[in-house]
Formats: sequence, structure tokens, C-alpha cells
Amino acid sequence: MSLPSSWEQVIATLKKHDRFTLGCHQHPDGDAIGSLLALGLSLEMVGKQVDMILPDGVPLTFHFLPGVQKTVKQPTFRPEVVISVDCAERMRLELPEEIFTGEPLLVNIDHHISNDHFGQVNLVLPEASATGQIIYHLLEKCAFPIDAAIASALYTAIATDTGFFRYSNTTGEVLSIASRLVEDYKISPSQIAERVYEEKSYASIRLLGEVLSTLQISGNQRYSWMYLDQEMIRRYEVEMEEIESYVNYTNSIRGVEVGLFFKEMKPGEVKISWRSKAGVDVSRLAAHFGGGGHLRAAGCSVKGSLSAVMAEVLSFVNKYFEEN
Ligand SMILES: [Mn+2]
Repeated sequence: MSLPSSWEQVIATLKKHDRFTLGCHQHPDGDAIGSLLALGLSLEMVGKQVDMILPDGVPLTFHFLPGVQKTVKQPTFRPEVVISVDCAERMRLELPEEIFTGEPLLVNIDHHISNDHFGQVNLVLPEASATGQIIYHLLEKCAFPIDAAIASALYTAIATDTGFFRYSNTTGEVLSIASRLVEDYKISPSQIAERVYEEKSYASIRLLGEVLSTLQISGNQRYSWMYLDQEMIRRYEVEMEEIESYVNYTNSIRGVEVGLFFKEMKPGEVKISWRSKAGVDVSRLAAHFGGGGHLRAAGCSVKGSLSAVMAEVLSFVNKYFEEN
């Protein structure tokens, strides 16, 4: 049985043990990478042995973060503790199984509402805007060091998960943490924003053009959707992580409350990204299809052909708007 969220347990675990393996979800975003790096680098500074594992390597967008060269694709030792950051389900935690042979303690640090508390120790705070925000407080509470590299990682984690301080999860608290990171460690918000937003590959912008040409809006103009099929994926070589951001266009249309992006990942499997404006909890809509996430951003995966899945999901959304 897992125990309830507890700062004390996590703090005690971090202080007591010496060998840590850190991991996050597949196709890591800025919050996952930033949280992983910030915690890993700080643990290293206090003399712990740390493996920060990213089996697929660091997504290009985040190569600029200082410290990324310390991440590894394979484990280099057997850990006492495995820490999962920003990952809602054990299934999505991308770590080689061999890590678990010595039955290490599994710590789950996350902010997804849908997190199922899969760790032996769980620090799951849905009210946190980013996992990076939890890591910031954790380092403070442990009195572990923060340097410029860790500050950049934390800032990137918080900035990316709040849409660079535009989304409804942009609280006074995250702004004040961001402000402290900038003031105390002299990191550059403009440089980080530029690296995250203005370093897209040519192929990804071309592919975006094709995806946008599939954009449609419902008769009531309350939801919109677009798709990416296997044929488009084959024609362009674009990292998944660059594709993830396309969805925001669906929801940026005036009057639209829910935006959906259908991605035919492989024949017979469609991944759907959901976005919403105030008023609609898309984590609940995505949960209907076995997915989850946050109030304004969620995801799910549905088996079937692209056209069948689109028809099924769009009819469900249409029904939702008829009733709400
Ligand atoms: Mn996150």
C-alpha cells in the first residue's frame, strides 16, 4: 500500500540514501527535463551518486540547459532509490526494468491530478503549477544547493508548464519563485524563452503548416480539432516533442473552449491532446477515454483507425457541449 503525500518522507529519503536513479515520462517536456536535472544536479552537489536517465536522450529543444551532458541513456549502477518526476503513471515512467531488480524504494514526485500514487513514497500536489515548483520547495526544505544550472532547469520547468506565465496556473507563487531564480542566480528569461520557442527545426514548421491545413471548427464554434496522420509523419523527420506544441493552435481561436489534436502514432493507435480555456476540465473528458492530465491540458490514447477514433471522440465532445 502506498502512503499519502508527504514532504517529510521525501526529505528523509533524499537525506538518508546515497544512490539515486531519476527518471521521467516518455517524450519529456520542459517540466520533466527541468525537474529531473534540478533534482539530480543538486543531489550530486551534496555528494550523492546519481543517474539521470533519459533512454531516448535529451530532446533538441533542451540541449541548451547546463548539465544535460550528465544525463545517461543506460543505468550505470544499482540504485537504493528510484525517483520519478512529472510522471502520472508507473507505466509511462521510462526506465529500464533492470533498475528495479534490487527492489529500490520508488518515490513519485508529480503534480498531475490523475497521478495514481504508484510510488512507495508519494509527493503528489495537483495544486502545483509544475513539478519544478515542487522540486524548488524540496531543495529549499532539504537545504540542498541551487546554482545557476539548477536555477535554469527550475525556471525552464516552471516556465514551460505555465506557457511562459500565460496559463491559468500562473500563480503569484510561481512568479515569485521565477523572480527569485532570476534575481539570485542571474539566469536570463529572454534567453530561455528564445531557446525554447525560437529554435524549432525547419521540418517542424513545415509539418505544422500541413497539420494546420486540417484544422476544423464545430458548428457551434465551441471546439476545434486537427490531425496528423502516418503519411505526414513519414514525410517529415520531426521530434515528437516539437509536435506536442502544435495543439495550442486549436485552442487559440476566439470563442473556442476545447481544442483537440489527433495524432496517428502508428496504424491503429491515435494519441489525442486536449486543451481548454476556463470552464472546461479536459482531464475529465480525456479520462472518459482512459487518459488524464490537468484541467487545461490533457491527453489520451485510443485504439482504432484515425477516422473512427476522430468520429467517436468528436461525437463525445459534441454531446458534452450539448449538455453544458
Ligand atoms: Mn508538468
